[in-house]
Amino acid sequence: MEKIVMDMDALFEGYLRRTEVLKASTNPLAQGVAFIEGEFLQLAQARIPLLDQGFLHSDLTYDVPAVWDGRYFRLDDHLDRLEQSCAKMRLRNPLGREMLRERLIELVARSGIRDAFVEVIVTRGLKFLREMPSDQAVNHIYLFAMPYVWVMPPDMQRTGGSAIVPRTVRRTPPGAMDPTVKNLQWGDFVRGLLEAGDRGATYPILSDGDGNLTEGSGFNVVLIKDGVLHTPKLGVLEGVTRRTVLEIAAAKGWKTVVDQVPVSAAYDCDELFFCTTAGGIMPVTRLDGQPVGGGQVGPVTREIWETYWELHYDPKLSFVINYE
Ligand code: PDG
Repeated sequence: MEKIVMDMDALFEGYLRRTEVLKASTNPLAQGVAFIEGEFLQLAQARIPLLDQGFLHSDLTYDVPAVWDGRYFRLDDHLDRLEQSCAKMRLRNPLGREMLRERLIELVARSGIRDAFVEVIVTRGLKFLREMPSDQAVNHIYLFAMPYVWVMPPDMQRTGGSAIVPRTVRRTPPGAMDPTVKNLQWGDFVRGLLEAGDRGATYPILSDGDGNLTEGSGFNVVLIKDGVLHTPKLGVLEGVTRRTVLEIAAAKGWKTVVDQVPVSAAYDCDELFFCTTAGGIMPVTRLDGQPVGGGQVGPVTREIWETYWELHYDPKLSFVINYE
């Protein structure tokens, strides 16, 4: 792989240029595309049946891969996780893996979107489990792609976001909803987001109710103390971005610890960041109204940030979409 230097200015400049091209596109799918019941259509026109159990009981799983600069990043890792999530929920991807993979590429190719947020949702289908055993259910699948979603906007990434540890809500415990199954039971995160807003911050990091950190509203949490990266082991989605971070750290010879992380460690760390497919590496420089470390985006976070985006051009982790 050719060595490229990817600082924030270079990355965001390229992205903004591509965004301008997209805005000027006359392709009716350029602002978003969905694939429902075998048809491609504009995302704004896409509808789900009211009786879908995914909607009525959140009886579903989903995954979110992304496309950056015309390349899918770690698509097969997302498909692996989706398969595992489906197995745990006794759902089946009705397209089968190969067909799903092809449709996900076609979806983005048809839209022309170079930087895309892509979502796959597999639901139980129209019949409630009470009415039909899971092995007879006709599961549904919904796909869509839209312009890249930033859980933390680019400008905020330059200086870092603000977070709280909510006092009024904890993460749903793993014995209730297995967080390794990517799911849309967002009641705890929504309450956390509301409290964050009330307390003048943007992001909630939920505890497990027993004094340990878990994750936040759509992201894993990593903190750095004395050069060591710490991230919670339990009560979290095993994020693909987090995995990339751990691989980057290993390649650089930095120590990583995936274990219980006490909430108190977040108030006593040098650097803190969130990570997700929808926004990458997101520095956090204020926690509960106080500066994190020196209150600036730290050097370890910055290096991981740059390497993370460089890896999007690595053929071992990404491939080019043919938009013809
Ligand atoms: N934890 C939770 C609860 C998540 O929803 C996500 C990703 C992650 C961790 C990070 O996982 P990964 O690195 O594999 O992306 N969630 C965002 C959802 C964004 C949203 O707001 O819907 C994503 O899938 O990109």
